[in-house]
Order: sequence, then structure tokens, then C-alpha cells
Amino acid sequence: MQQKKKTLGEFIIENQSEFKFSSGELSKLINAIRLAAKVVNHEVNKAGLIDILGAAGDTNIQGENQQKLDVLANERFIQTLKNREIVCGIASEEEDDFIAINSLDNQHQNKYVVLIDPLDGSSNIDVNVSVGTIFSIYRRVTPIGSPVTLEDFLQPGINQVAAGYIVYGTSTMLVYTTGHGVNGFTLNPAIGTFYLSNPDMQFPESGNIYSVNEGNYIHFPQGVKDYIKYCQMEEGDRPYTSRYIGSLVSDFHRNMIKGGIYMYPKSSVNSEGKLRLLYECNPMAFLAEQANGKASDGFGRIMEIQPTELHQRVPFFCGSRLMVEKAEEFMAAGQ
Ligand code: P6P
Repeated sequence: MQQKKKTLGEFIIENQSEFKFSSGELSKLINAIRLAAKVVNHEVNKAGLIDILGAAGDTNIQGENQQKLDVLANERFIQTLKNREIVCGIASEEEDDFIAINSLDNQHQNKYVVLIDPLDGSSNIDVNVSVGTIFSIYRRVTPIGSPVTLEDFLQPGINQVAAGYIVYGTSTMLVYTTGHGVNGFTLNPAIGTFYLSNPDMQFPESGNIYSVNEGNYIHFPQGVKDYIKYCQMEEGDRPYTSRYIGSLVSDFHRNMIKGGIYMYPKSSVNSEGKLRLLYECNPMAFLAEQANGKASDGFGRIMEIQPTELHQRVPFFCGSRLMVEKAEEFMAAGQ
């Protein structure tokens, strides 16, 4: 007799005492994310059917062509989070500046700020490749009751109280951590319920998959070039397999299950790399470390970087601990 799978709601209630949140606040936050995820999942899955493909005509702060689904996902998550009485501010990768949420009745009593990449990998939408949402939650650092400020968002990743992603793939999964390990929930679209499908997710200590856009090889620092050549050499358990989907959450998710390393290094084209520290690297780093993996900028821990601006980019090496450490060795030698 197959054991009944626990729902996300049951899981949160059972583990409420572990969370740094007072009772009910985390469930409200995760419920808001869960609701928005179901709406976006519905839109992503029917994207091919109605005319919301193609660019919305605008470009975001990154200068990237905004896909209509980007715009829709951004609006859905912001609106759903605004409706909860626990968030005092939101920063979105699709918005130039942060959004202060002034609750009329309790005047900024809310304690948490949420940073979100509403639809990461959106350039894959038109070719039917998985995309994802990434979120990161902090407790505000300025006094409760005062208007939220930029300081509340420019916190090092070690201050995160929760982080996670939704991957809209062959099945839709919500994977998150509150500092007590990583758990994965799969959506049953027929009834709109997330079930605990991957309890206590852990990166294998090593692996044989490396994920990097090798089209940028000639622009990489010498240490990265040397590490890629190391992955391709015939020696021991190498050559490794190269797998690159071009969607961070999908590459990360596969590597966490099978073992592997994802790299987006800096290059002569992208002087600080492409990924955003606050919206992509810190939440994925929190998940990686909670799953016994590692996340580095090639030289040091991602989560210890003190952010200086909302949209700053950093080089990103993330995945199985021994593979990231080997990449760091090549980066140090290549200095
Ligand atoms: P490139 C998507 O735009 C993204 O931020 C990540 O999801 C993905 O891993 C990376 O950029 C892909 O970038 O330059 O290889 O196409």
C-alpha cells in the first residue's frame, strides 16, 4: 500500500516550529508563492496556444527583450505577495527599483522582504524549454514601522531566511529551504496541490556533469579554460558529460539530483558574469549549501558577498562540493 504523500500545506504546519518565522507567517508567504506559481504554471503551459508568446515590446533594466510571460509572471507574483500582510517590500529582477508595500492598516508592520526572478530563462519559452521562478526572503534590517529602504534588500546571502525555485518543466516542482534542508514538491495539476516528492534533497558530493556555455570559451579567464579542459581529459572518472539547458533552475535541479557543477564565469564580454547576485545567485547558493553543495564566485563563498546594488552581477560556480572546490583550485592557479 503506497504511503499517502504529504501536501505542502501539511509539511509547513508540521515543521512550523523549526522556522525562524512566527507561527503562520511562513505559511502565508509560501502560500502566496504557491498560488502565484500555479497561475504562472497555467500560463506557461498554454503559452503555445494563445498569443502571449513573443516580446511584450518593452525591455527590462537588463536591456533584455521582455517576453509577455515575463511581464505576466512579474505582475502575478508581485500582486499575490502584496495581498499578504507579511511583506513590506519586493524587489524583482524585472523592475528597476524595489517596491515598498505600505499596508494601510498596520503601517509597515510587516517584517519580510522578498526578492524574485519571476521567470528565469524566459528566452527558452518560445522553444518549449523549461523555465523557472526564483525567490529569496529576508527579514528587514531597518526598524519595523518605518518605510522599507534599499538597505533591507542589499543584505548578504547568509541573512536569507528562506529561498527556493519553481521549475515549470515536464512536471512543475516547488523546491525550497528555510535553513533546515531542501525539500521538493511536485504539483498535481488536476487538483492544484503540491505533494512532497523529493524530501531532504542533497547534492552528491561529486559528479560527472559540467554545465557551462562553451560558446564563451575564448572569452573565459585562464582558470576556467583549464578547468573545462580538465573536465574533458580522459583520466579516472573523466571525461565528464557536458549538459547545458540555458535555464539556471533546470541545470541546477538536474545537477542536484545527479551531481554536477554549473558555471557562469566572468569573461571579457561579461566582466562580472551574467547572473544577478540578489535574484539568482544568493537563493541558489542558499539551496546548494543546505543540500551539502557549494556556491562560489570562483574564489569565495557567494553568500558572504556584501551587495552594493540591486542588479549587480557576479561570477557563479555552484553544485557538488568537490567539483566546485576543484574549479576554485583552477581559478586560483590561473590567477
Ligand atoms: P547564456 C537565463 O537568461 C539565465 O539567466 C540563466 O537561467 C541561464 O543559465 C543563463 O542566463 C543562460 O545564459 O548566456 O548561456 O544564454
